[in-house]
Amino acid sequence: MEENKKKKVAYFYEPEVGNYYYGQTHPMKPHRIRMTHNLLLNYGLYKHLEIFRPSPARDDELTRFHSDEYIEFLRLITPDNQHEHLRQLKRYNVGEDCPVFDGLYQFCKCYTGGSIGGAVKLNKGQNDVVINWAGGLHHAKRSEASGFCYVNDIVLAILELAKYHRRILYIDIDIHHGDGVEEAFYTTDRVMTVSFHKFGDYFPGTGSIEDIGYDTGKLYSLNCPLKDGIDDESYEQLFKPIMTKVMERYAPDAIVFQSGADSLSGDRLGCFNLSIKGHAECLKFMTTFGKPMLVLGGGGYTIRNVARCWAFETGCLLNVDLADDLPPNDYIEYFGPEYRLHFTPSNMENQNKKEYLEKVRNKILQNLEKISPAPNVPFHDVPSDALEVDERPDAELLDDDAKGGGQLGEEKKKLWDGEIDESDGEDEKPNRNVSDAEPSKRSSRNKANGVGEVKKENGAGGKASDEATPMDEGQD
Ligand code: V1D
Ligand code: CA
Repeated sequence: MEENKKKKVAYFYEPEVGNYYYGQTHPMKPHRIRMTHNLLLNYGLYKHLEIFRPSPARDDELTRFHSDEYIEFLRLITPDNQHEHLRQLKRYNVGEDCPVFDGLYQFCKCYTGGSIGGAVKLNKGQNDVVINWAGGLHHAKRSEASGFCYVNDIVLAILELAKYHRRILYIDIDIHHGDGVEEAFYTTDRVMTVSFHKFGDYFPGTGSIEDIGYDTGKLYSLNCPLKDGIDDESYEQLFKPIMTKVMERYAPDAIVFQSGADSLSGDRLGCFNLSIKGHAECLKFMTTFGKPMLVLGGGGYTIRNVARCWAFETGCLLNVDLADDLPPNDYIEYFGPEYRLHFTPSNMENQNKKEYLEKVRNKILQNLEKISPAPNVPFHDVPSDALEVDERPDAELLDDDAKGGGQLGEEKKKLWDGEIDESDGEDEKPNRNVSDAEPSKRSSRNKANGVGEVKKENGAGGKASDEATPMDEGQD
């Protein structure tokens, strides 16, 4: 793909997604996806996007990574029956961080459907860039929910991309370590994972600079541990040289970008100090390499800033400038008193001093020097495609203002009425620097949780045993 040619950008959005509700005191608000959608529509970006409604991911798609038992549990558990399944709730880490809520399984299928559907579009060469702001739930493990994530749509989308792409680069700028994705691909060179995150006494506790992958995957996991208060300039000084070297040495055929917005200044759970422009600069930089790209959401808990950031980043991907004055939109009251797209980061201290940044950068660049340029992967039969997405752009996804009338999802069951509740009030506080995270918890680095194990499980279970992925072939 030529760099300066206009990119064909697809955007996945499910109108029901904003109705799923983790609970009053829970910081994860799917409503932020609806706010983002409404803002970008009112900026007129629908004129430049191909908009699709995702087909829900199927059960057999979810079990390409997750265990059958875990998916069965997610399918059956409800707020009403959860008290009869206390042992399983504990076993699958479903509880405070990952609560059972109405429509949980549909929610998982909906955000995952967008990510897998996006991968299929990239595989078919139908789009250069695909966006799914509802995706990016990077903490989910094979048989365990974690950090607000139940199904790992990223792993599933990468597995889909791996049918047609030899090397896939995963980049994660969420403030939290992308542990679930790293763990899934820790022992393979078919996927390189790169996570930038706060490290030290912070959820999930993994992501040390020393963690670089294992076996065939050694040097193909990359971790950039950061301290509180990192600003745009410091972040760019790490991100650009590291990613330039990654592109030189690894030469990926496709990129998956997790654009978690909790790395923005003032995030309710975060402690970084990035502006929207600083955050978006990372995404813009990766587009300059002209590779097929899947762009996903992730964390982000000051929801007015999440909507601002992802609307702006949608504009960046389309090469459309957005005015700083916000257009009228359904959620305008969230954006006062300034009613502007951009905000100024705080004056918090940047604990990432020059020497620290240099040390981290040099260590990572040295590791990248050690990898043999562009590992060759044997490519045999291409497995069958995942779900067929609806090929037609979906006019239903344009809201009142964009299509002139009719309320989205009006007749469907509403799980939440869209009112701002008390805990949402937290989101209205200006750029405060708060972390609710408890002391770090290290997850075990278990090779058996990776992709190789999925193949064995499928084989043993008598299901999909003939569906070896190119990932498996590369390792044999
Ligand atoms: F503050 C809360 C209120 C209610 C429920 C949970 C929280 C909360 C805040 N921070 N939970 C956390 C983090 N959990 C812990 C647990 C305590 N320990 C036993 C573990 O510190 C989880 C933070 C998850 C961040 C998710 C994410 O932003 O990375 C994300 N990315 O994609 C989707 C989500
Ligand atoms: Ca990260």
